Amino acid sequence: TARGTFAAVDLGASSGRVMVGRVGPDTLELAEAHRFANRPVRTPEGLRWDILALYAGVLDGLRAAGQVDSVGVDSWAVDHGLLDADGALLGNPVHYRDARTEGVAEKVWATVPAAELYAATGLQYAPFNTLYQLAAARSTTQFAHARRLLLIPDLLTYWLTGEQGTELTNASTTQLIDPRTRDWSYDLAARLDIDLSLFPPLRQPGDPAGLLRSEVLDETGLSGPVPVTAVGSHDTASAVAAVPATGERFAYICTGTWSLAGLELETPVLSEESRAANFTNELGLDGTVRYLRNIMGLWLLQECVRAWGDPDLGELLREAAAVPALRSVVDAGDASFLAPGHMPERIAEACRASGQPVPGTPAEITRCILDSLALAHRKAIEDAQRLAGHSVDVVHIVGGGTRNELLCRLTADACGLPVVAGPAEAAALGNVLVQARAHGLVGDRAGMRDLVARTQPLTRYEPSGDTARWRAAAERLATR
Ligand code: LFR
Repeated sequence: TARGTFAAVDLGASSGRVMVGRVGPDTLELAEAHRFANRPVRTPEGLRWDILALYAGVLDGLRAAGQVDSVGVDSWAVDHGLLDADGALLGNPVHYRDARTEGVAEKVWATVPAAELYAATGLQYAPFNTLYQLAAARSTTQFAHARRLLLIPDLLTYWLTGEQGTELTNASTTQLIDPRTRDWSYDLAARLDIDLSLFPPLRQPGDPAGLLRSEVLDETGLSGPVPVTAVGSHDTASAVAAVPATGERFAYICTGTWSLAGLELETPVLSEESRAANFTNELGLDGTVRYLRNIMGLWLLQECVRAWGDPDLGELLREAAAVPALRSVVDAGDASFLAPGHMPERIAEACRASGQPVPGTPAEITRCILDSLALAHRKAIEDAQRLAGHSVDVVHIVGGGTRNELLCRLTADACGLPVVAGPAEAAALGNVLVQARAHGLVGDRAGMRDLVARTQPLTRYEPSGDTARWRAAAERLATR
C-alpha cells in the first residue's frame, strides 16, 4: 500500500519545529526532528523577527528529518519580508507586536471606512493586519526600494526553492483578499493605493512550490529532487485542517500563543453585526471559511511566566486549580494586552480598575488568566453560532493548550459543552496531511479528519453542569 513521508516546517511565535509525518491508509505518525527557539529581537528600529535564525533552524531540521517525499511550510500570519529588485531581503521582518501600527488604522479608515473594509474583506480589526503594516511602512526608504512582498512561509519557501508565490490561506490575513471570490480585492487595493504587483501570484494549498535548491540539498544532505508543496501556510489553517471532528456541528479553539475560537463555514459572514463582534473570515482549505475571533490566549500566561523567571508550569497550574474560581476576570480579547512586558502588573491593574479583587500571587494571577480565557472561549463560540446561524454540540481544542488540562476543563465548564482535546501538534499534522493529499495518499477533508480521529490520542472533558455561574460571570464581564 502507498505510504509517504513528509516534513512539516511549523513556526510559532515562540518556537519553530520541523516534524516528520508518516502517512498510510490507517497510519498517521508524527515525530519531532528538530525544535528551536523563535526569539524576537528588539533593535533600535523596533521589534523584529530573527529570520536568519529561523531559516537556519529549518535547514537543521531538514537535515535531522532525513529523506522525505515533500516539504511544507506554515507559520503565524500577517508578517512578511520585503525584497528589492534583485530579490534580496530588505531588513528583518517586522514583528506583528511592534508599535509601528499604533494609530495607523484610523488613518486608513479616513480613506476607506472600517465598515467598508469589513464588507470587502471580512477580516476582523487587528492593528497588525498586513494592510495596516503596509500603511505604516509606506513612507520609509526601505519600502521605496521594495519590489516584492513575501509572507513569512512564502519567504522561507522562496529561500528553499528559488520560487515565489503567495499562498491563499495566509494571503487572506493581509486584509486584501475578498473572501467571496477568494482573489485579491482589486478595488480596495486601488482605493488605498496599494500596489498588488508586490505580491507574487496566488497559490492554493496542495500546489507545487518548487524543488529544494541544490545548495539546500548540499547543506541538508538530502538527495534530490525534493519538492516543496504549498500547504495551508497560515498555521491556523493547517491546525483547523487537522481538527478531528466527525460531523459538521463542531466549534474549534486553536490554542497556543493565541486562542482562535470559531467555526468552519462554507460562506463568509460579512454582516455589520459580525464586524461589531470582531469576527474574522479567514480562508481555509477547499473553499472553506475560518469564522473566528482572535483571543489573546496563553500569551497572557507566557508573558507572566517570563516575568516570574520561568517557574515550574505544572506546579503553578496545580496551585491555580486550587484557587477559588471566577474571583476576578479580565477581557482576554483586549488589545491592551498585545505588547510584551509587565504582564502581571497589567492584569492586576485591569482587575483593580474594574473594582474586582486584585490577584496577587502567581497562582491567583494564573487562575484569573485561565478563567478569563475560558470565558472568552465561551463568548466567542456562543457569538459565532448566533452570527453564523450554525449550532454545535462539541468543542475541539487543538494546539499547545491541549496540554493545559485546567484550561480544557474550565473551557468545557464555561461553554457547557463537551470538549475534545487534541492533537497538540495540529498545525504540523494539517501541514503533513495537505502534502499527503497532494501526493494522493488521503482523500477529502473529512477523510483527513477521520484519519486524525482514528490515530491520535484525544481527551474528552464533560462540562460540570455549573453553567449558571459561568453565565453570570460572562454577563458581569459584558456589562463592565
Ligand atoms: C496564530 C496566528 C493567528 C494570527 C496571529 C498573528 O499563530 O497565526 O492566527 O492572527 O498568529 O499572525
